[in-house]
Amino acid sequence: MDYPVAQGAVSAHSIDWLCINTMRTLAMDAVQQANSGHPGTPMALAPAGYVLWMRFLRCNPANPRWFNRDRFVLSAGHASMLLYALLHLTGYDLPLGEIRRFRQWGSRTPGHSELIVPGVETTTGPLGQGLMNAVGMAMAEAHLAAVFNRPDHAIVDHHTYVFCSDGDVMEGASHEAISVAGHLGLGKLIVLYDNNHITIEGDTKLAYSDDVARRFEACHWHVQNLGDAANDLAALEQGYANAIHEASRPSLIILRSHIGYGAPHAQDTAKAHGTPLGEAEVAAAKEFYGWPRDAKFLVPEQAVAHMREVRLKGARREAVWQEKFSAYRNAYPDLAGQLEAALRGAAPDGWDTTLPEFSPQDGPMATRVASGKALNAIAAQIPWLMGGSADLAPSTETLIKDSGDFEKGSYQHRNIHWGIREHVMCAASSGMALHGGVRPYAATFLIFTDYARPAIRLAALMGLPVIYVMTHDSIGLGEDGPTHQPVEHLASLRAMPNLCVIRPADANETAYAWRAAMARTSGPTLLALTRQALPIFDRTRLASAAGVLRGAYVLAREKGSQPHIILVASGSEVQLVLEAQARLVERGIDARVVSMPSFELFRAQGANYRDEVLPPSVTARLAVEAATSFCWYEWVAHGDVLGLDRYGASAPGQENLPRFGFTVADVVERASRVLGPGNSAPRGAARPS
Ligand SMILES: Cc1ncc(C[n+]2csc(CCOP(=O)(O)OP(=O)(O)O)c2C)c(N)n1
Ligand SMILES: [Mg+2]
Repeated sequence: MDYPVAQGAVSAHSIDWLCINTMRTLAMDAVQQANSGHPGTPMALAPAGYVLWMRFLRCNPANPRWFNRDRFVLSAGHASMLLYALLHLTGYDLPLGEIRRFRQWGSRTPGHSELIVPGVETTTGPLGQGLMNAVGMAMAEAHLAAVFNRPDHAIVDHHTYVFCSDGDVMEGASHEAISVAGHLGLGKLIVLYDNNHITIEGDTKLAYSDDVARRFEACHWHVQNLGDAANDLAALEQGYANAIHEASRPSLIILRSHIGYGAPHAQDTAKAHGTPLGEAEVAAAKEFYGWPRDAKFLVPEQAVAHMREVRLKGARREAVWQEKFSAYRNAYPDLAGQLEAALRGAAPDGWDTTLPEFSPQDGPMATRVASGKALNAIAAQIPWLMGGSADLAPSTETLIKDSGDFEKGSYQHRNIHWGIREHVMCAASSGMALHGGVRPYAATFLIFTDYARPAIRLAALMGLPVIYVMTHDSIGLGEDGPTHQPVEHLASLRAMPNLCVIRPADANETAYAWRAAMARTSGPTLLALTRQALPIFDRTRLASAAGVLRGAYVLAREKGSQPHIILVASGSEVQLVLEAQARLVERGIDARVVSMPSFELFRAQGANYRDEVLPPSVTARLAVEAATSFCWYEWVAHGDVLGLDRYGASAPGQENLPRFGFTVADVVERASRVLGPGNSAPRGAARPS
């Protein structure tokens, strides 16, 4: 074994404390070596982590993805060394060398715990997010248990545990999480609140005086206050046992801990939160633990041997579960097949053949309405698609018509009612995706992505296949006015790496947008949809809407061999450029119309295709979108953008658009200006025939 062997100087009272102090000293040493990190909370919570992982948590370090494992979420992601120490000592693929390289380039021990680390269930750091993710994990568990378990066959049966800090419970986001979890009665969600009275600026008294217990109780949680018991292993064990026993309500365990426990000068101070303790303080703390003062990264063999029992037990547990699953498969082959398909996310062959195809006579139709039809067609084929909206389902068109409401006691249903809680909606949808076995979508007005942006960003960072259905996507929504009219949102969402934004131009593009969203598993997809009705293009005259899958496509070609100008637009503005094309002909201008529903999908195409759609030789270009202009210069370079670089107004949508310059005449005018004086075609370009 490649661990430094403990010298006789290690004087732990018992194997438990030997293990706990190993975790504590690893955390101190890793932070000290990196000269950066958060030592205090791992030192304080090592006993709570140890008791949970050794006595309760059902996981298999040899197979971190085992489906029926308990989930452990460290919402206080800054305390990542607590989790890394647990993962290392219980036998996950996280060798000591990685702990030595804490916070270094390319290591598997990033500063805040990230999903890339084997055994880490979600990326945490922005406080409150882990707690919200965990609500989604518990919801997914409840749903799958309701759908798949049968008498004597509890094949979906696991808990979700969370460690959270003062910051987690102070964040407003925590209220959304607590409220949803309490309302839904998520009895398998267990949260330990590290009530250490310390945040970065000092004592929590500076800024916090909530009665946390009563706050959770008011949201229907089971609450235990263990008091000053962070080093009382029996009390911790009893606390977890009680929480597990409580099956109908989520459980909160409040634990008074002492940040930097054992460090003579740093304990109970904000200093212990986020700075290395310093060599002398580390040595003094080690002495307090009965540890050799000068040992670094000391992992006694006895501690490893003891904590590796988790690995042995885990392998046995998974084997027992596999047997249970075989028996289940024999008894219920169809259900077993469906669960396996859901876990793989493998859509049945031809899942998209029932997606609607729309003809011009079906229109005009808002893309949100087309989306509702597409969603329902997909939901009929893919039973693991589930989701909901933040109290806007009648507007976002996101109800699955042949399913009921996901509620306490009816978790088998697929329509989630998030209430007016956009942030937890998106963060818990990430939790559902992380859990696996369900494909979540979340819906609200595009403007309210602002209320959920941190969760969307983390979904993109983690590469989670959540689908956001965001409607009312421009000033075209009308009377609700500038508070509800997105302007900068498309640009800001397009700026988010690994988020795929799709803004379809008509009903058929919307069906393809859903195809693209379902096919994308490497990250989230956001559909930006109109409130207002749009014409449905005649695809017998125009290119197929399948072009959506490539991000942008030539919807209507020029007449000559090379266009004088390219008109490119997305969503509701495509109809304008299409009409403008016909009018420009009257001025002797031969325009190409490009529909560009998705920058990200288009960028992912080869250069050949991109150059086919936007030939580099055609520099006269005009982009049209009823939103902030600047992101469009990527495509029009020195051309022009007809955009909206101000806030909208409360007026009927049909009036708003022309008032802000979104008319065919405006497009014609701007396009003519791009081409220069006299509105003539550029020199050398062919005239339309
Ligand atoms: C949303 C968010 N805001 C701010 C921070 C920066 N930050 C990191 S930890 C922390 C507070 C530390 O106090 P606490 O949450 O009680 O953690 P403890 O130090 O007790 O472990 C803050 C403000 C953050 N990580 N996330
Ligand atoms: Mg604290």
